[in-house]
Amino acid sequence: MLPAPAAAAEPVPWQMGFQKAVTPVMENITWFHNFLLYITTAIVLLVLILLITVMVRFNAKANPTPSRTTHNTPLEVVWTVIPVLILVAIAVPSFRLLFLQTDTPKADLTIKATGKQWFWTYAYPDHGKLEFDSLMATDKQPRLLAVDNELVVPVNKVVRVQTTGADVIHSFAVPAFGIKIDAVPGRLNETWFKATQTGIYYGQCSELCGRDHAFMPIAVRVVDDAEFATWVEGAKKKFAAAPSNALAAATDETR
Ligand SMILES: [Cu+2]
Repeated sequence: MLPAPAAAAEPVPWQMGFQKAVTPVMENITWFHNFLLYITTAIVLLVLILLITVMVRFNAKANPTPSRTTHNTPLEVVWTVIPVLILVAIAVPSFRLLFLQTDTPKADLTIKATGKQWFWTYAYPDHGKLEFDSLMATDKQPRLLAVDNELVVPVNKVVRVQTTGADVIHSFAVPAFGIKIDAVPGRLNETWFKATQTGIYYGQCSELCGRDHAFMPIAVRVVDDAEFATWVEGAKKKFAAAPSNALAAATDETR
């Protein structure tokens, strides 16, 4: 067994906001989310103040003879230009984030995650035929997130994740990494992450995929390079000697 992880990322009771970010992408998502929150709060407060002012100062009792003004050019310019500037201020970091997410840097490791009813199969094409199934573990904590065979990746390395579906559409999502990508039958989708802290990070299938949709969690264990090399050697033997029978059992009806 691998040693206990240093940090864990999972939902906590009464959590507010996102899970702690452990990738540059998620750090950017968190920043962008907070940035938008400041802007929307300011807009809501401004509109609220304007509404209250109108209600108090310009009601029929306080202001019996209304002004007949219909145009005010400087005011109209201001209320057109300021919203445009706000939208530009939002668009620039938004597009920057979108490019960061979708433009995969040169990958150090490729992993293929295949969504199946109702578990994940992980393949490591860089390491020969290494492939195994990952099923929810009912005898481990955290409940509904722990799995029998975790996806193990090295820390500070760009991991390219390719996803596909074996039966219906699933979705590979790990909140702490800021990734969520559909696993579509007959298609290969791609995303990436670079975890900057060792630990174990949990996610869930995020596309309603049938009866046991809620019971196909994702557990990613981020380890240092030496531990990863040791794990690969062990895993190659383990999964070659004892090929999982989960797939055989699950696909019996369809094959
Ligand atoms: Cu699923």
